Amino acid sequence: MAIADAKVIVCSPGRNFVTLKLTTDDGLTGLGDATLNGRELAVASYLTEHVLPLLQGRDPDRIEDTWQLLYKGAYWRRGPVTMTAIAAVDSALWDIKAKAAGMPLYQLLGGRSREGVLVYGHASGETIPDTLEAIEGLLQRGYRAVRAQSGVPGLSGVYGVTRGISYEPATAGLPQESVWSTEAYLRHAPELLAEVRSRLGFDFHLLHDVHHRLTPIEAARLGKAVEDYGLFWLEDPVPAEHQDGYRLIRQHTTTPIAVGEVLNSVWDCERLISEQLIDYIRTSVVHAGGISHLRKIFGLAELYDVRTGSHGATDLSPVCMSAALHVDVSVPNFGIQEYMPHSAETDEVFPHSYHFEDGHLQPGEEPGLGVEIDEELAERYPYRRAYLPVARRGDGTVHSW
Ligand code: EZ4
Ligand code: CO
Repeated sequence: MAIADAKVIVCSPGRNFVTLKLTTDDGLTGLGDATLNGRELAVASYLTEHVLPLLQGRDPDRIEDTWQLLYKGAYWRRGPVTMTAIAAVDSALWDIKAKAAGMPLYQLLGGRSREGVLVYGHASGETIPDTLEAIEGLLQRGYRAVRAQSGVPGLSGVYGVTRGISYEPATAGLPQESVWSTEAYLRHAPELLAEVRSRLGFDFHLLHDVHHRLTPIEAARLGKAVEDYGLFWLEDPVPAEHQDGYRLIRQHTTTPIAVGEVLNSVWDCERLISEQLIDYIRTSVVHAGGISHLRKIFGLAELYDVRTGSHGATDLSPVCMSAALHVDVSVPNFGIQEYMPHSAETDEVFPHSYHFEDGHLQPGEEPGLGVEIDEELAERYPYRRAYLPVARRGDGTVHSW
């Protein structure tokens, strides 16, 4: 078998997605998500200009060898653009191999370790009562785990806050800017989490995302302040480039910590995992080198009792979600999977077999990843430039996030 055709499909059914489609001379097809939110065309061009010429005629069965070729052969290693491009190829090759075997991918990854994939949904609102209402909506739909965010009094346009259970991380046009105040946030966040537990109880998992906005000592204070609310995790309390920052948080609080949605390789999280500075590793198929590399990260995590909690916001396409679920259902140290449902247009362009059932996602039993792309429909949604927002402090300084 040989790779006969490779193409990069850029479309925007509600938001931008970059998808790699490989076709073999036997007529099998494989898909890989290559979406890097706000930097989509860099990956599309990396693939088209530098990767696709290397794939023509290659044996699609050689998944690991192709990964090594693209990683070591480039000389320029790691980084989100490179690792997202490699991820797309890796995922498409696993899709092809599982289709050739006539099995859902998880069977090739060792089979099921569990009956379903526990997911958390998103609840947010401008005010605490709005957020409580959104949480109740999720619980009524069967969710067992909820991420709660809310607006902060005195600040407008806080990231990740809309009314309801889904939000779009990027906006069309140039980046939207908002004002950030750590003081206001640190006063408000414990109040939100306290209200959630006192009004709605402890019978569901509660998560909260800080979006990398604090310093280590500020994060330590927040972790301590919310210990009694029994969080499942506190996410991205500080930026993760400086892995030692997490040691300081650890010295001060028993609130579980999750990090990793912006990390791209095992080397980016090695210290966080091997020194047990975190409890959950959030790396994803699309941004951390594909199924092959993500399994190495999760394997390292398994050795240190760190569990998985892959990123799964709406900017990760249904192709990534499908791949994530096959990994989630098979690895021994699975923790939880983020799940924000896509828009109806997105779901129509990417028909898929995974489905929500009783607080869990099921990958489905279709051979391969269980997801396809309707290329004709995709063509009707051309790319639109969009960016993640930017936060500035009161004096205009760009704030970390
Ligand atoms: O900021 O997906 O946990 N989820 C998140 C998301 C991320 C976006 C980045 O593209 O933090 O909102
Ligand atoms: Co996050």
